[in-house]
Amino acid sequence: ALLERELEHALADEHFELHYQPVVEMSTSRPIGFEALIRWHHPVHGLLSPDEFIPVAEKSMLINRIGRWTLHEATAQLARWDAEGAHPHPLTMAVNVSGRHLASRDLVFDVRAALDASGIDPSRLVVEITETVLVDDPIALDNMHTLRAMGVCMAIDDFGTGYTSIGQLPKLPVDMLKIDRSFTGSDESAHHQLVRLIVEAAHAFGLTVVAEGIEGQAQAFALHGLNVDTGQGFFFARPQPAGRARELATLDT
Ligand code: G
Ligand code: G
Ligand code: MN
Ligand code: NA
Repeated sequence: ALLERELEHALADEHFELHYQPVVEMSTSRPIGFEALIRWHHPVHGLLSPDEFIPVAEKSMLINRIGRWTLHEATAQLARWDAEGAHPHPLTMAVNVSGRHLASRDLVFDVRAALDASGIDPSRLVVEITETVLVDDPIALDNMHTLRAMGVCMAIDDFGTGYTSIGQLPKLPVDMLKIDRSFTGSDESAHHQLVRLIVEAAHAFGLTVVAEGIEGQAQAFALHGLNVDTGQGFFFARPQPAGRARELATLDT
């Protein structure tokens, strides 16, 4: 309850900050976009990771307000980078949306408001949802269809750790799969086979595939060989504040 009240204040006083991790094209290692990851500057405990406060926010409606803030801030940042002429190609921006927010009537309104306020084209926004929430929520599914019809890119995050099977993919309103790092980070050949299978199926269904958690050169090489489209991970860059993230995107253009 204390943490909940502190979250209220943090929202009111804007104590949140987004860090940005580049998403690179595997064939060139060039950034094609970013994933926004929230941090909380707590007055006593310092910089808190989302794992420490998102679960608390999810127990109340605070998660929707945090999600709304994140959508606005991430799209506003993208518009600022556009205005600075930071990149010759339009960068994408991925935002993590909580299952609770996805399953609420607020989400579509919040996404539309963020896009309107920033002027960002819907196709440049990636909405990441974890597959565990897809299970049988009619509002969530409805929202996904609506966002997709608006032109927003829908992505399944942490793919492979939840309940979605490859066979369900053609029926789901999604455009992108992000393969969880428990698969991409493994050296086992069984995991490589699994990634190969997921990529083949995803491509057959017209989805693009992101490999998460790439930490080394050999891993990046192997995943490129498995036909993954884009990747993220400490090997390319850690999540970082907007200023430094922008420098990364302008390095080799
Ligand atoms: O950045 P980090 O690795 O600490 O993120 C930990 C977890 O928090 C990840 O699962 C990520 O998806 C989630 N997360 C990061 N930012 C946000 C956000 O803005 N909203 C929600 N709902 N989850 C987030
Ligand atoms: O659940 P989601 O995929 O949104 O989580 C993103 C989280 O993964 C962030 O907390 C981010 O800091 C973390 N992350 C990003 N790249 C790597 C990596 O290469 N290795 C590990 N271990 N974590 C990573
Ligand atoms: Mn994510
Ligand atoms: Na993930």
